[in-house]
Amino acid sequence: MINQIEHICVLGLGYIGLPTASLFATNGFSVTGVDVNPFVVETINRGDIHIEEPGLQAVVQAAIDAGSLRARMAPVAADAFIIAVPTPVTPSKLADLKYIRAAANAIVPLLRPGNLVVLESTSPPGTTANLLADLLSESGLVAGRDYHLAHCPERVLPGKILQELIENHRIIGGYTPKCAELAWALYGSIVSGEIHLTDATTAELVKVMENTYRDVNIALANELAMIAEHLGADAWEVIRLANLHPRVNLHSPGPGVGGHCISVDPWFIVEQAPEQARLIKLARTINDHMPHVVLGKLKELLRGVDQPKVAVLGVAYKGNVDDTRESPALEVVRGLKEAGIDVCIFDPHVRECEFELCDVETTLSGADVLVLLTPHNEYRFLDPDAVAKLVRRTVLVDCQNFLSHSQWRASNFKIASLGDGPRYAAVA
Ligand code: SAJ
Repeated sequence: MINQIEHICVLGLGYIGLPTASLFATNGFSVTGVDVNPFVVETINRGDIHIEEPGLQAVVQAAIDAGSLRARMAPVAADAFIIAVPTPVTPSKLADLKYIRAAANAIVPLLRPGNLVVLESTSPPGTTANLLADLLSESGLVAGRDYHLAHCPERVLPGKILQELIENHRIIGGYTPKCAELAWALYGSIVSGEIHLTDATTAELVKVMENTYRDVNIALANELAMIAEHLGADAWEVIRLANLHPRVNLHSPGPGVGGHCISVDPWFIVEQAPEQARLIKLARTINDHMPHVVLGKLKELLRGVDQPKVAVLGVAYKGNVDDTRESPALEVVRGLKEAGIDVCIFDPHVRECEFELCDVETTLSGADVLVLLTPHNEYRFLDPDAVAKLVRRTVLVDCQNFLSHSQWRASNFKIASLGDGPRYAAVA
């Protein structure tokens, strides 16, 4: 088998595919990036980017200027293929692998002996060794014998993608040990973190368990918020004080878990092991319920208010990103609209979403409740005195415990957050 890799074809130019393609292209490889969206292809070929990610524009621009990265709509023959396509869940919470199937089918006529195929997309354990190997066998070539096949899950945090792609530990799961070694040789050229080799199915389970670990811990924090409200304690104080213990790391409550990773990946385990994954399923249910907890609070605060208006701060799934996929904030907005409540959204990062976005002044004007759903840094620069002059009622629901509550209280705001039960007995 030929093992020399010079030309890489990356399928999928999203949050993971584009940074990966441009890093390889600026590290001595010739890279063809493939995306089915013509807007994405045109934008990248101009040296521009279609997503928000610190530092990415400069790397893409450098790769395009050097001629080492080209985007196109269909794959070409290459020494290595990297699949970085989305793996969403269906409404019934089953893995939707149609993009992996499409990518594999597109590779089949191009696959040559000695090629390396790497699946980066987060997938249900077993996808590489079963589904992908099976689809690629249509080429007449056999995985591990004629070509190399591996799973190399991405593990990077949106907002810090480039740094984490280079510095994080990387797990590579081979169809055979030899497949893992070849993938190691390739990724070693862009990764400075340690690379750990294992089998493909274990690597898939590592990836989904990492996100499941976080999901379960966030569910615990959300449950703590409900418990604190019920018992009249302050969840945030509990978290701060409990985390002083050297072996405790309570996570933070919030309006729910968004993004295409943590709110999706645990379902891949539930689907594969429904009898065993009981805690994982319950955690998903608790986190998915959080937007309804927020809605309940807002409706309570608006009870009796004539023609209520809610000013929403943030619809991205987390702070300082433009991504609204699976955002719990959208679920809150949907619920408010369904209840006939007037909603205005101000989000300085999101360019478009299913709802109309407004400027800050339009959003705040005449609002009865201000609800902070996403902790974007810009909101810390809001002047509570100026906001108080625009709104109809000075009520703030800070779902992320993000703003300086003493400062907002000084401007006459009544403040609610998740997990802040009334404390201290009233002394007559
Ligand atoms: N969240 C909470 N409470 C917390 C922490 C987060 O409610 O204490 C919420 C956030 O508001 C957000 C969601 O969870 O809605 C997810 O945000 P995140 O920053 O925890 O994670 P992601 O989805 O942006 O990125 C995760 C990362 N996984 C882990 O930290 C284990 C990243 O390393 C993965 O590469 C990424 O998923 C992925 O692509 O799988």
